[in-house]
Amino acid sequence: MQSWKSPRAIVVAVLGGALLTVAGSALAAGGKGPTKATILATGSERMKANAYYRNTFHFQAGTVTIRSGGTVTLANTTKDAHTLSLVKQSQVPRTLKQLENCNACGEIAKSHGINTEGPPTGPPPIRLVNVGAPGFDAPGDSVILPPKGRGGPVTFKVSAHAGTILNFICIIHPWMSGRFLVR
Ligand SMILES: [Cu+2]
Repeated sequence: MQSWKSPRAIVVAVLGGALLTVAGSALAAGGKGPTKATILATGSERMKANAYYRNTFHFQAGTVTIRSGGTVTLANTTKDAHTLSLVKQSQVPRTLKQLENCNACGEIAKSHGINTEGPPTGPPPIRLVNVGAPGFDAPGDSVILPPKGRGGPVTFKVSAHAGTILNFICIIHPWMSGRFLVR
């Protein structure tokens, strides 16, 4: 019996295992996603006089795998309202300048009936904006999440076809962003 393998044979065996592993995870990625997902709008604010204001509001999780037709529950742990608004990938702010010039934010705010020209006059009159087909599938689809204890959580269906990636932001705090991987 000989159990010795040449170094090359070992390398081939290890690489073969690695390739099998990659193929296995690719198969898993091609499977169907969960029919339900929960996203938290969470984080906190902090201020130090003459030093800084810091806001760590974020979506948890930011990348969400969901089955086409699946239901998302959006819950709030903060005292601020948020939105989950679908935008084009190019409209997700990546820099401070883009954050300050969030054009999609103004457009989506108007679609909710929010008057962006003056101070807030009350809760937004249109809680859910749906463009195109029913469910979340296209930029412009947007839902408002009230502050914690003021009417949330909210739910919506993701109707985009499997294989779609949907990018989203909060139009109130546009550094909050994420994406749906629809499976
Ligand atoms: Cu927000």
